[in-house]
Amino acid sequence: MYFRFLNTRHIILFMISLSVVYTIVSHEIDLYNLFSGTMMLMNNQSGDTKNMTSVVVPGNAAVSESLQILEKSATDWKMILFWESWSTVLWNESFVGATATELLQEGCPKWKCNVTMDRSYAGTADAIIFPALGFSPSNLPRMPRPQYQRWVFLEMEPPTGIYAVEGANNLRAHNMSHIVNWTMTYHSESDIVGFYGFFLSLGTTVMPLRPNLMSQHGEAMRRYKRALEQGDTLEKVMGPSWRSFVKRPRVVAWMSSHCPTNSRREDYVAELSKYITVDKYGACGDKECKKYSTGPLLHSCWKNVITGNYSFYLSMENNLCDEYITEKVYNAFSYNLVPVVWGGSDYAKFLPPHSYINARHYHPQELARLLTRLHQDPVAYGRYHLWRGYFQVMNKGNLCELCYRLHTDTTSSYHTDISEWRMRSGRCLMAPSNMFNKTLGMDSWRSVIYSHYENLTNVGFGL
Ligand SMILES: *[C@@H]1O[C@H](CO)[C@@H](O)[C@H](O)[C@H]1NC(C)=O
Ligand SMILES: *[C@@H]1O[C@H](CO)[C@@H](O)[C@H](O)[C@H]1NC(C)=O
Ligand SMILES: *[C@@H]1O[C@H](CO)[C@@H](O)[C@H](O)[C@H]1NC(C)=O
Ligand SMILES: *[C@@H]1O[C@H](CO)[C@@H](O)[C@H](O)[C@H]1NC(C)=O
Ligand SMILES: *[C@@H]1O[C@H](CO)[C@@H](O)[C@H](O)[C@H]1NC(C)=O
Ligand SMILES: *[C@@H]1O[C@H](CO)[C@@H](O)[C@H](O)[C@H]1NC(C)=O
Ligand SMILES: *[C@@H]1O[C@H](CO)[C@@H](O)[C@H](O)[C@H]1NC(C)=O
Ligand SMILES: *[C@@H]1O[C@H](CO)[C@@H](O)[C@H](O)[C@H]1NC(C)=O
Ligand SMILES: CC(=O)N[C@H]1CO[C@H](CO)[C@@H](O)[C@@H]1O
Repeated sequence: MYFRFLNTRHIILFMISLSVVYTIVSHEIDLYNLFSGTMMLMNNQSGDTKNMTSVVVPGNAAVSESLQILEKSATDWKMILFWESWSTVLWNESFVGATATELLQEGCPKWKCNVTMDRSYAGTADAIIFPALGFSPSNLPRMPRPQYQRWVFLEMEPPTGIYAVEGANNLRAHNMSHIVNWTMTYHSESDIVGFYGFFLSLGTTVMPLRPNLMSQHGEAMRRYKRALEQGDTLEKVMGPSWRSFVKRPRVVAWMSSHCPTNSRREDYVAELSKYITVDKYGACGDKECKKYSTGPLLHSCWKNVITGNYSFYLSMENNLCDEYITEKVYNAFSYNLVPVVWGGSDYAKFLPPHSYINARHYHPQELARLLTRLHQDPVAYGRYHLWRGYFQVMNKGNLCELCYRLHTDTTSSYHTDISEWRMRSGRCLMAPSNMFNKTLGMDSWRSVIYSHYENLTNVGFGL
């Protein structure tokens, strides 16, 4: 059942030891459970695994090697050490839901993980997570690195982000890529995906390892799509409360503190503002959200000023990179708005259909018309909230996949240059400066933005 999460490295292991691994995978038994009865287990947390090498499955090098890596103690718990906060945010505020209790409640198949920031665990932890920016030779654990311990490179910024570029230069200057075992970024080509938000299927108890992918929500998606196709209204799904839910005095809000960006969202918003009133909060606008600030205060702005007042929110990323979808989108969902997205991702992979509007499909003038029309039509606007009957949005990351793989996965990835890999898989685009230059024609912006990401023939233009 978890077969779909396996990557090519698993497949290689699969081919090497077909029968054993097939049993493990198909019966969802991990190596630990399978062999713990016959192994000499060590309670010594120092991580000395020498004794493990004596456990050999005849003729199966891959499995006996993986046993050494997996085993260190008789406990079934894995320790995850966050070496430091990433950016200015503590791990527990970014990956809320990291604790075993929360993993269990959300339906994570492996939930026995402890998470700590206490560096005295450096010599014994199963994984140490290094936020990219502070990852340097002088800032590594002094303790000897146990054989089984995974060093995880964490970066949630896109490769073209200011801090990511600094981190990448540092990584390259110190030639540190090869000491990393797993990468953890928002991109699905990472070993572990660290997303900003995700959806839970209502009415199910098991959470997929990568719940941010809509393909992992088969059953709820089927039911939701049927409702969409049948033309169900929000009233039918949610009852009479929908009337007050969709009644908003204003059309669209935007909140931003970084103004000139690689995505040139500011150009899009400036052009959009010619055709519709955009209430701009924060440093890039003229509106003040009195309690606006970073951190938890940001939420008080959403709670007190944005939610209930607006139909739409401009969830525009500062970089146009593949799969880069941030809290800007999940904030809008969780505060009951419909996000208007601008980014480099194929959003259909990550968000329910008909839950958002992709600004890349519309000239600002067309978008203004669309938003105005929907704002004035509660039934049509309400259908953008229909997903709420089938999914619950989670405005946070989670460590389910990491915990699961610490229990079950014996592989380690190897990058000669993580920075180069990130840049390549990130598929970022610098938005051009002349997107809305009228002398180039009304449609010039389309080809520039689109061609890098989407198959033009698959995109519906206009209203
Ligand atoms: C654990 O292993 C370390 C290093 O091999 C050793 O120094 C220590 O004495 C061991 N502790 C116990 C309780 O066996
Ligand atoms: C996160 O941890 C820090 C220190 O460990 C603590 O001060 C803070 O209140 C925690 N935040 C949350 C949301 O639990
Ligand atoms: C991990 O968490 C479990 C459950 O809370 C606890 O019993 C165990 O002692 C913890 N392990 C460590 C090393 O803190
Ligand atoms: C992690 O990577 C290091 C450096 O390449 C390697 O020596 C170690 O065996 C790897 N650890 C695991 C658990 O795969
Ligand atoms: C980087 O480190 C790797 C592994 O130790 C080594 O093979 C490679 O030559 C180094 N590259 C540079 C440019 O120093
Ligand atoms: C709308 O915003 C105003 C402040 O501009 C606030 O006083 C009011 O409570 C908000 N309305 C809702 C429904 O949130
Ligand atoms: C618009 O494009 C034309 C033709 O390339 C150029 O001459 C002009 O300077 C551009 N205008 C702006 C504001 O960039
Ligand atoms: C674009 O879409 C068309 C029609 O669906 C398909 O035939 C073509 O292979 C696609 N091209 C790319 C590059 O994906
Ligand atoms: C090779 C090695 O370290 N062997 C040790 C395995 O564990 C037993 C019992 O703890 C020791 O006596 C061996 O020396």
